[in-house]
Amino acid sequence: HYEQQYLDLMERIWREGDQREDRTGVGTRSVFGAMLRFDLTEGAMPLITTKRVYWKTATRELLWFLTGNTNIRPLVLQGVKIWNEWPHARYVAETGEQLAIEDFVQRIAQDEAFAERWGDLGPVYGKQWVDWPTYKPVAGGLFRRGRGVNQVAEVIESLKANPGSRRHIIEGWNVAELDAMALPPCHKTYQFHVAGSETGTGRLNCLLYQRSCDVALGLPFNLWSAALLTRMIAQQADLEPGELVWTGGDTHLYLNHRHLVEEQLAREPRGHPRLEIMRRPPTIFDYAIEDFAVHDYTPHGPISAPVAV
Ligand code: DHF
Ligand code: TMP
Repeated sequence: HYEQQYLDLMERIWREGDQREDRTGVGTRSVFGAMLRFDLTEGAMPLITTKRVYWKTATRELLWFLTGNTNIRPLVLQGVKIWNEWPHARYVAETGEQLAIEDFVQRIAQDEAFAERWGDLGPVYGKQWVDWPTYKPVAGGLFRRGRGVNQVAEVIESLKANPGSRRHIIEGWNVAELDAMALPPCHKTYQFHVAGSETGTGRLNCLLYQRSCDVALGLPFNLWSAALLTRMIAQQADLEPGELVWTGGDTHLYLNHRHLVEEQLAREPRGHPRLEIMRRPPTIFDYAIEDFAVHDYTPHGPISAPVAV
């Protein structure tokens, strides 16, 4: 079963990982360098079945990235909570006010000006993906802002025009802007590759390099989203989905996820969920949540675990 790789990685990290302090103070067990491979043909998706994964939440996050928005408000208004902790932590740190996270999130939803001021994560994924800033030199050693680069649109164009290229990349790691981001990108580089285009319809492969990976909470979302992005780009570039290759740098389990690890490793993968994309929107920026249906997903129950901030 495709999921065995994930469970094996989890088990290896928990058994053999290097135990260390980390930025959050929670502590992790970690291995450096890991690879997982998933077949994406015939609707197959690397959706984890040994716990329920909220694939619609992950899909809403991906669609939000594609809008270029970096404010959590649109997520909050859809009931997506996964980015709430970071703006809340900044609010508490900068104002000194011990506002409970539920109240903070409610204000983000109800008060647009408050959301404008406190809901932004800085120039994270969405901004870099569709509007990577450029600068043009002008007289006197000064620079003017140039037109932003839409990396996603450009990759689709380059896949169509030049499938054999080795430069199909979407990059999140904008060195000059890391300081302004709530979190520097974890899933930072996506490279695409077309196989078989000289003998028929090309197959689109994707390699994701993730510099830092929370295997229990983040990785199930990251695998789903990378596969989904690959499926959407394939559809837009008239290619068939091929394979997803995931590589991790610091690949870790938080020490307070023991209950999740023990429970999940005791479960067996169940079935082979498939993704159906209901229509072909005019561009990659026109997909909506209703365009996606998952079939044959009968996972084990959810396992909740605290996220390290
Ligand atoms: N920090 C850390 N320490 N780990 C992360 O995985 C992480 N991920 C981020 C931002 N910062 C992070 C963005 N993605 C959850 C999943 C993905 C995600 C953030 C959080 C999460 O808490 N998932 C839970 C609840 C899902 C839900 O509320 O719908 C899960 O059980 O999957
Ligand atoms: P770091 O910036 O100190 O590496 O912390 C980021 C944490 O968030 C780390 O545990 C990895 C995790 N993470 C994911 O695993 N996937 C994601 O998509 C995001 C945003 C974070």
